[in-house]
Amino acid sequence: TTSNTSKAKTKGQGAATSVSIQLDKDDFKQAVIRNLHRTLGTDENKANKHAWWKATSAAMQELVFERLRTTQKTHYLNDTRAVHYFSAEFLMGRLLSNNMHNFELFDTAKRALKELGVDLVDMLEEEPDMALGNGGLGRLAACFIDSLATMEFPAIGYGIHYEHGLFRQEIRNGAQIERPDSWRDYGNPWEICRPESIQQISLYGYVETKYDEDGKIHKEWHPGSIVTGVPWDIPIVGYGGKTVNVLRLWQSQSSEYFNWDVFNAGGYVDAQRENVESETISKVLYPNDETEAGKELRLIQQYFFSACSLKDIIRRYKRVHGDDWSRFAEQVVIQLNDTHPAIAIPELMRILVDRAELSWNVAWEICTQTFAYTNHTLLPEALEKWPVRMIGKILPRHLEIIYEINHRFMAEVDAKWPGNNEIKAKLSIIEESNEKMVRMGNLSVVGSFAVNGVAEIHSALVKSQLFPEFNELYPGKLTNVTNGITPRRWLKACNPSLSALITKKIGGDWILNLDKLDDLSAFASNKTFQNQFMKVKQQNKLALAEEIKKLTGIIVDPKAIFDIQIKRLHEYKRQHLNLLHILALYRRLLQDPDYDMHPRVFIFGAKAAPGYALAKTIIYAINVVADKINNDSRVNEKLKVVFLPNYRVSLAEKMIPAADVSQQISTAGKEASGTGNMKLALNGAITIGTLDGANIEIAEEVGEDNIFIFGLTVDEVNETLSAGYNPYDYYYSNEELKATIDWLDSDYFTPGNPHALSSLKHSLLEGGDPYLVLADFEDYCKANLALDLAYRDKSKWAKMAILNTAKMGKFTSDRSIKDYVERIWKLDSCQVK
Ligand code: B1H
Ligand code: IMP
Repeated sequence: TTSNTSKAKTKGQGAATSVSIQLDKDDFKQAVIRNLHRTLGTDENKANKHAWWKATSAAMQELVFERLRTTQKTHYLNDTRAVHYFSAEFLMGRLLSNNMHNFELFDTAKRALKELGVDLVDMLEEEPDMALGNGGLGRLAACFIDSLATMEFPAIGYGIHYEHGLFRQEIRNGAQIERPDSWRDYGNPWEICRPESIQQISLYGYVETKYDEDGKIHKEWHPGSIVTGVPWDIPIVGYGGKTVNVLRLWQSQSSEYFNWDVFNAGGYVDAQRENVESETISKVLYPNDETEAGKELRLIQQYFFSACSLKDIIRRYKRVHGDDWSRFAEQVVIQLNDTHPAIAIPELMRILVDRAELSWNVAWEICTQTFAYTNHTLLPEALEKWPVRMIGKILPRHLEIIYEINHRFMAEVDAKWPGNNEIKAKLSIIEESNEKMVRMGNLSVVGSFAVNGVAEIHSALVKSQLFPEFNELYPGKLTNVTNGITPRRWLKACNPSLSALITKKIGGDWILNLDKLDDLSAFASNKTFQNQFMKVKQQNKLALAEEIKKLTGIIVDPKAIFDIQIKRLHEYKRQHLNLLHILALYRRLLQDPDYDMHPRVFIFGAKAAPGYALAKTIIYAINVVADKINNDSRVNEKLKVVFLPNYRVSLAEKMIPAADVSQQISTAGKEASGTGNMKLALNGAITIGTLDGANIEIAEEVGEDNIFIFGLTVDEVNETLSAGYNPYDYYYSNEELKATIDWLDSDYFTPGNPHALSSLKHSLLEGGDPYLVLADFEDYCKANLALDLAYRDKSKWAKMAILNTAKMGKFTSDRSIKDYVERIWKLDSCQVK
């Protein structure tokens, strides 16, 4: 086939940062048509939108492949140190528009397609989201690999090629229904299968202890089954199109190999029946955000991708360094995205000790110089623990190694705190409970050279609450790297009008140097700029209003305040606090039709984990309340509530540019960082939020005049709880609060079914209100009132919105990656010519 590169030209003008392979409009047209003909086997007259999307993607992929090849060659020839980002989740979203933007070809493509009679923006809707993640943790991984490629760092993302990503959410009669996500049903143009790099990994079986002539012990793992890992590569295009790294995702396949030792050892049929079938390993993403599934299949998923990835890394290392392991930790750094890949630590020990036959101490030195671990949560239900029995069954040799790691670690603890069994019990990798458990967090801290939290407050709590003794034992190991987001996707691509306005005002440097946005501060009080800025916001709100109408039939007034809460549904994120305030407004409007408030539309997007009953009840409550309010002509000029189904990356990209208000209202101490808060503020939304996670750092950047902070602080939360928090105190002393909670438990919102929402009331009262919704209600109402008043002063609000955008420089993922690179990974960038 003809290659685009034969038509490569040097771009005369434009970004000096850009790669020299570029296409003009006519080249692009030809490339699309060529692919329509030769890749898709159709033609212009026949092609539907989907075919155009595929042909355009294929045309882009020609450019991507060329840079991928050059990048890989350059990294190979330079034999550079690289970071390997291990993550069970990569929430990529759509890739076509992102790749166009990063190659700076979006406008060219748009004009080319227009001449072919195709509307690019409309066509982009054909692409299914690549939703191989739950929420923040998975999207963070996606932003990080964008920044790594943009800043030209040698990096590989490693994860799982789930056949089904996060479920598709439908709302029926107000309730969430889960439908399977099938992102690859009609083929995915971005992935390349690499059968030449297949790996095999072992599961189950038993360990044989052998002695050689010198009496030296050898351990041999006789596996019960072997699984094949097939790698699929997704090219990751950095901004400017110079470096194209890869995201390598493993698909499981059954293996022809079978170890008959197990059969001969007896018990094969019984043991085998319980074993997980190979193909199921990469079938589906566990949809539990921040709750551990505790399932055998989940542990196997974790081991499967960690072991395949390690083998891949070692194969690449050996190609250059052979059996000389002394340089391994110089060349390889592995970042563990939470504890999900922590089983990689004993796996590397197994390879070094059992296979490479290094001494334990040498192996441990390599291991602990290779791994670094990011903690993303303090919530006890999310801290992974695996039953010793389960690890022993699936990974018998790894269990022995974990015990050996722990044995040596306990000696270290004893040296530091002689005879202190309490500290030993607390720090032990093995929890000596009824059912013995392996604590993956402790294993990760012991096995890594650096441990970080994801926002200042979170890291401080990791040091003081979660791992205080580890912090004493290993001074300096625990640190902070505040999260960030890629401004390419979360401003440039999703908000083209605002991007154009900013570039016109201060130039385009902000895309690679987000601190430049601060130049906008000088215009925050400038009436003309305020008008331009708010006109863009208004257009974006109009577009979202259209989308809302299309998706739900609800008509909203674009002049109303667009108040947005988008995130996974979780009690700690307190969507129900937002709902109680909405009910309070509704009630005020019913009691006083002239109640003075600016019209406001509350917009939600949230998926609940399928097994999380209360979260599903909250979704149901939002929907039935919305239905009532939206159809109540007494109030719906001033108040509307919208729940947009199937919240996902591509929907976020439509909602965020249209937000006036960003709801970030978690119980202080519970949201490790949050990243949606950064995306919304970057697009000029004003935050109403608690002093939690990265909200604190956002408040520091924008200043207290440009954010609405309310509620208990972390210290006050702890004091309130230890003083014996009683939600009834608030319930009985606040008439409005009591009335709204009781309202939920009537049949007003659920006619004929008076107790449909009882569990919600129950959790807030008898249930003890673990997330202090009632304690924060009153202050939340006050902050909302202040916000409402502020909005009515158009100039004041515009200034606040501009300053929010202007002050977000810190929150680019480029800065996060710089922090990791300089303080943890010690990487050099590698320019790809
Ligand atoms: C975050 C998770 C998480 N923290 C377990 N922890 C999961 C834990 O499938 N599981 O078992 C899935 C996800 N996710 C989030 O990480 C934090 O809550 C956010 O505050 C943070 O911004 C994000 C990225 O650091
Ligand atoms: P992988 O190592 O299996 O991911 O396959 C791609 C790798 O091939 C790159 O990471 C490079 O290290 C390597 N590679 C690229 N160009 C060359 C070459 O010219 N000779 C040998 N290896 C190369």
